Amino acid sequence: MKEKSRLRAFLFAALSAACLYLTGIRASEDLKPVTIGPSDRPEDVVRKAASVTPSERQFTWQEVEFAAFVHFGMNTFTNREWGEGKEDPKLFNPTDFNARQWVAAFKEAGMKMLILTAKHHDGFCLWPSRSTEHSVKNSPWRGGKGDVVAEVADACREAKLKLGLYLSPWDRHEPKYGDSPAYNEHFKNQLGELLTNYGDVADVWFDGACGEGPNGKRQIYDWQAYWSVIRGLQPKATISIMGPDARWCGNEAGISRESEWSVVPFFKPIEEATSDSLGGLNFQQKDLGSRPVLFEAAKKGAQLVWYPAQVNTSIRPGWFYHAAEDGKVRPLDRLLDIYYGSVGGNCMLLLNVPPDQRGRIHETDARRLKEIGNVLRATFADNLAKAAKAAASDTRKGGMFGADNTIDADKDSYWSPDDGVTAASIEYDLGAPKTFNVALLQEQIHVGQRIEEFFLDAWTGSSWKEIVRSTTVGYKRLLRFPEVTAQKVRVRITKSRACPTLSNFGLFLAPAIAPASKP
Ligand code: FUL
Repeated sequence: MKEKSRLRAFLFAALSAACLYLTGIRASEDLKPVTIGPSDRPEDVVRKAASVTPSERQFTWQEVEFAAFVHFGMNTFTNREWGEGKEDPKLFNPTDFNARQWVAAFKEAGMKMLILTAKHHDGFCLWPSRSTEHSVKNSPWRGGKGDVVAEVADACREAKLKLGLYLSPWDRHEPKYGDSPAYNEHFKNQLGELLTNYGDVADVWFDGACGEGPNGKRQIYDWQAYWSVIRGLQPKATISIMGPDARWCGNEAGISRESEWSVVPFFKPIEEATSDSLGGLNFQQKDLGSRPVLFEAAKKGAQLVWYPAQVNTSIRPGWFYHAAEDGKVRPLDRLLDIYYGSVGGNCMLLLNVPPDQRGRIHETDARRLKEIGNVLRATFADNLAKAAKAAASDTRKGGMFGADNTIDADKDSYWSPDDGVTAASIEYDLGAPKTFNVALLQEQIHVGQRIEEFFLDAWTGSSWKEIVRSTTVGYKRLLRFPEVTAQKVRVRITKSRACPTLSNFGLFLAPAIAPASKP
């Protein structure tokens, strides 16, 4: 019966994918690029940049904020980072596999999605793929009847954690790799299996890595076709990194930009993506979206797209588990720095936590995740500005965009001044002096990313004193500073690409964390 319904689901999905091909729906269709060119005046470029908005899919992705990356597979058992693809499937044999334990540990940290390496570069599949013998089905684990993807998907579903899947395009095992059309078919079949048999998949993560070198195999990936399969089978899933919905922040160290723009210029249509170029963008460039960058882009001609950043980094030095790194789990203060820089810097944080040879999250890592969750819960439990009196210097006419909207805990409502007003402020009277050391701001990104510079000031009793200056806000900006006690605070927006919006403002008191020595 189960087999029958799976077959039905597969046929249905195959049909919808075929329909997509026939009707020519492109994966990038809803990205709504806005063209800029040499005839645009600077103010036109700025106005156009402010008009670019996320797709629903991207908005939902951004709300995840904090996700777990799970590197688990053959490398876990060979103690390597990159397998060669020649490993014996019999080596894969977790002794106490428990996906529920992973999910519980991630939930403790406050993560909302789990992205599993269903296949890493060595080609070993964590599910019993029909397309290869190099999988769990030829391992001793669960007598060859096991399916890691299924167990993880079930655990995620039970705990209401979103599931994402990493499927490495680079495959060092598969003999078809390098015979481009044949491997592309193989890869699409693998995607089809993963996106049909395991329920809802929220994200597909494509790695751009390939270590073949100049004399290695040359495979031309058909990105468009891969993306179409995903859109056909899981229309709500975002496609990250080598995909149109979310980009790599440019490093694997957890470092984020001071100003992270979600609107960036593409110099080539995304439809022409190759492994070496996605939109002609250099992801490692220090500045991807400030005015000078956009003006330069306009000179050459470019398309502005909504393409938000993800920070992916590991809790340990390696992506896979190595017992020798048990003492090198990143300390809490460093992980919080990464959290504030990424989640608090308009990025999603994808923190890798690799299960060990038992198939469990190691005790040290689980403890660290709990510590992160405890600190974040303690910090954000009480918004000290929630009952404030909010008064804006400017408010859009019509009564719907008042400053109260920034503290009403409704993520859809927002404050905005009139069109054309690009500098404005909101004063918050907290009713009594309050002590805080964290501020939170969120723009209403449904209408675009606009704020370029703002200040947070505190009233000393006789004058305003600047607490902190910052640049972009976007989906979320978190600021940390030494404790301030004040009854009145002010958000002073001094530069914006169009009339600014704020959907959420908060002041919090984070508990003190003992600094640890950084590994
Ligand atoms: C890289 C890969 O080569 C690493 O093994 C890891 O999967 C990381 C997330 O991406 O490109």
